[in-house]
Amino acid sequence: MNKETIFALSSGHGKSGVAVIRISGAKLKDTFLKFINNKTLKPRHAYFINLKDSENDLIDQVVAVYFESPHSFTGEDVIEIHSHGAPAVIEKIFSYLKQLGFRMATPGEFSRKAFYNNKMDLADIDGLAALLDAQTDAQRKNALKSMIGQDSKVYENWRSKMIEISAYAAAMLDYAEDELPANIGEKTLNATKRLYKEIETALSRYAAVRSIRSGFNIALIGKTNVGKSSLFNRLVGSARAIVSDIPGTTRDVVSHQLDIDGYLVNISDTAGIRSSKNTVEQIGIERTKAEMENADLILQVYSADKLPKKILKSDKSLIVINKSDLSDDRDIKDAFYISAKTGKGIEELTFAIKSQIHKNLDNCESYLSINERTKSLLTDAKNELKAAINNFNDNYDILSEHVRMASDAIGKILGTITTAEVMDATFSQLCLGK
Ligand SMILES: Nc1nc2c(ncn2[C@@H]2O[C@H](COP(=O)(O)OP(=O)(O)OP(=O)(O)O)[C@@H](O)[C@H]2O)c(=O)[nH]1
Ligand SMILES: [Mg+2]
Repeated sequence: MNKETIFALSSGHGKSGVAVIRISGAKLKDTFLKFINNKTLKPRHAYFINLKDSENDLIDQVVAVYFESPHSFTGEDVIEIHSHGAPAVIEKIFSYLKQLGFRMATPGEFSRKAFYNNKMDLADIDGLAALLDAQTDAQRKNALKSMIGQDSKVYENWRSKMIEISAYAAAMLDYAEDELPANIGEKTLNATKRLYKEIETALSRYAAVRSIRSGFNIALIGKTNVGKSSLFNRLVGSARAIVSDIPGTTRDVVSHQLDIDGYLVNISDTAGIRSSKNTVEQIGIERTKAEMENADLILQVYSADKLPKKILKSDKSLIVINKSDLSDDRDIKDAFYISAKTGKGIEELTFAIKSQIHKNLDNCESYLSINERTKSLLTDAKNELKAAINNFNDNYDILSEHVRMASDAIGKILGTITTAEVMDATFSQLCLGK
């Protein structure tokens, strides 16, 4: 880790009342003493300062705080300058800091320092990145839990149990069978099975956690002209999608994000499905199929005046019969009879959609905040444990080796065991100043 002093704007870009500029380096005491004209330096104390450049010209009146190593975000000495948020002020402070021999940080560099100085592990940093992206309350809760180290505790606990099992199994090789305590093989195997089950459960919750993070995906699917776009506009509350009586109006996927009761929801209108020779429409239909795959909830939309003989429903779909103003039939059980034109039945449908979201996502923010990276490593760990269990047959050597590899996979989640690619992927999620 290089010892250069770095700085960056840690608050958002653009005009604002206050901007926070963060500086981190091995030794910043002298710099801060210069800022405060050699008054007594108290760490974590807010100083009101007339910040002057090397020509003694006033740059801005700021508030600055000194955090002494190791009690800072990065673990190094840190200075936070709270200046006025004007771009000209920030620019001026930056050029002054450059004159002092400091350099602009690269994205995620503060967190990288925090990692190297053992202030955060990679799971915490994943949490920080997710928190900075949080748009909804559920995202905030799930990310915060991970950032403050609660997920790391779970991983650490798994890892230490694995190391224990592996070491124990390896040690047993040194003893003759009749020297070992009774049932020792069974106990070791059971402990491995319990870990396998726990990781399997965590992985089975991935879809829910992904929905909290990237949004609960709802897709409107159906034949052309049934009124999908009309319903979409009703649900999102504005005329986002083009509506016309020409079949095949919607060609591309039209998406809109909503915050429903603290959950991020992506709702998509799609091209109507029919056999078409038109290349553009065909591509649209392919995209519709991809949306169906991706959806957590499908609204299967039909037109009341042209109902098919048979309706097949999947367990992730709701049946919606639109244009019910054109027909009095209400024969299909469990279907929502609506009219996108008059607004009839929309309230009941919205209520059912909300119930579905709550059914899928309530309390899921407390689950392990698994992302693509951690999912793949958890899957590796699960597979190693499975191999340990399946190939056991009183062979402690094999058990020890597979469980040790599982513990390595968990170690990679935390960054205890790490490769350059993992590190780069983790820190590149973060933007400047973090
Ligand atoms: N009577 C009646 N007409 C409707 C209703 N909903 C939509 N329509 C009409 O049906 C036609 C098709 O509506 P769209 O919303 O464009 O249908 P779509 O399913 O998106 O069609 P494609 O994009 O071509 O697949 C339009 O002329 C709408 O005005 C409804 O509830 N009742
Ligand atoms: Mg349409």
